Amino acid sequence: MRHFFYLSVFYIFTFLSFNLNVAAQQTKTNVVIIYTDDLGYGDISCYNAKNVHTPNIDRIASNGLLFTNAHATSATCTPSRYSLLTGQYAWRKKGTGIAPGDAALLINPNRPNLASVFKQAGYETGVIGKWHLGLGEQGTGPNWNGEIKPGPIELGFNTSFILPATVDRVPCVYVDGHRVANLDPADPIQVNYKNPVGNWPTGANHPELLKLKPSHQHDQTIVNGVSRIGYMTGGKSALWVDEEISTVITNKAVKFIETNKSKPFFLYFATHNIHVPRVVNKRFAGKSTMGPRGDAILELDWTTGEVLKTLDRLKLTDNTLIIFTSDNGPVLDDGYQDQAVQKLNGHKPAGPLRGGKYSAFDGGTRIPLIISWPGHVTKGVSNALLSQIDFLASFAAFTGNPLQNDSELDSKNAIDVLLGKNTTGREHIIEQALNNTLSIIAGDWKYIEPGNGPRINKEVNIELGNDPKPQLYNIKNDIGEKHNLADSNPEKLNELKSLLQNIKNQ
Ligand code: NG6
Ligand code: CA
Repeated sequence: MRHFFYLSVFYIFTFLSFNLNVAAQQTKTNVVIIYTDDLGYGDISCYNAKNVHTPNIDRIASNGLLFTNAHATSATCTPSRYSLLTGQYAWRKKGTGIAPGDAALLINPNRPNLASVFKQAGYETGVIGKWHLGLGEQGTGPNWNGEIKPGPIELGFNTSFILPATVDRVPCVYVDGHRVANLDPADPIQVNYKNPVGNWPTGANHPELLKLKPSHQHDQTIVNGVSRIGYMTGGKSALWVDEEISTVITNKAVKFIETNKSKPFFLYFATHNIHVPRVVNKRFAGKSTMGPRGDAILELDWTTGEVLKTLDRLKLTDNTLIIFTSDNGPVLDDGYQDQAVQKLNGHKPAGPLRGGKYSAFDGGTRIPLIISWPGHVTKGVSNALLSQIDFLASFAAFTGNPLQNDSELDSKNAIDVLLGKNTTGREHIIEQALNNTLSIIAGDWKYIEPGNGPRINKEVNIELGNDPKPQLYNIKNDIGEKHNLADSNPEKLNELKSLLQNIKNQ
């Protein structure tokens, strides 16, 4: 009898300690953020796109939670990415607008950021894909022919394989760790955003050499038959081939997951799709009915599928939280003649929203956001108000090291919102348009501050939402922001106006 008693105690202890270990491991759940470029609220089938089918992306939604009211912080890339990684609204920091390809690192390595938070918690951290947050020291910028730092590694990413800015900007090379990948030192790179360097042809002087013609700007140095923003010469052995970019970065992401399969890992996987120039692999060229923009969505779906397949193959799916989202709203003609407008055939890139990339209307910043973590995320649809500004504080809490002084920061812990346990979300969020016009959303209401910027960006044919008069919309009843209620509801107008002012003053 006594023997039985001791044996039971032994079993109970073994059972408990085993479960404690499991619990300890579970707090080290892997996190993968797939951060897409210029993908709109209506561009994937789980957000009701009809002309393009995205089964792999949709699989995240059907296994997890889809947000209808999630927002990037800005209607362009650099400030959204700055806010995502640092948890600080980009409009608080000068020089965080769309960065040229030779900008210095915009993020202060002494502040916490997503990479440092995960690294501190013992994760392997990786960034693969589009960076667009500057590289190198202030004043000098990146040294393309030497050690390129500070950059992602100094921020806390152990692995870094990046496209330095955007694919429509020079230099057209990958940066692997601190160096340009495959660079021949005998053929150094020169980059200049003001004056021509070297004697490579430009789109302006040699349009006959182009396989994709610009529609506005984008007529400087030609690389791989596509003219870009900015001038470059040298580094021939290091030049990327546009058609291969998705395969190259997807393979790197797969490799990162394979290498770190037995450790907790955080992967920030920032695709170049579906930003311009949309030059996809031949496996996808002509495969959609919408021309290169639709083909790029299919290529993005393939990329996403490869990540999901890898997690399944390595039996990591149950222990990996995946977020799929976008940095800003959609744009059609963003500088190249790729038939994005002509081949729409009724497709609505921003779904029911007004405006698009660059805009103060919600088309600029309300983006697709889906999340899965089997057994932990409440499945279905969430209408909670969510902003990417909260990723930093949320993942700090998630890894067990909540940020200090959370109340003073823009980023707040919203992990319960992300997991679907809280269905209300934030009290308010702030959105930043191209001309730095700010808007605030609180509850059902949105206020856009008055501004003298242009009403329409004519080149891309997008309404920017600028108006010298204040704008107030009830975005619950009027998601398309058609009826300005500023005159009829001065109380709400003043409430949101002063709320925005208070947050600006913080
Ligand atoms: C704009 C470019 C546009 C795109 C954008 C950055 C012109 C006229 N337009 O300045 O093509 O590169 O910058 O896009 O040059 S983002 O998604 O990275 O913010
Ligand atoms: Ca973008």
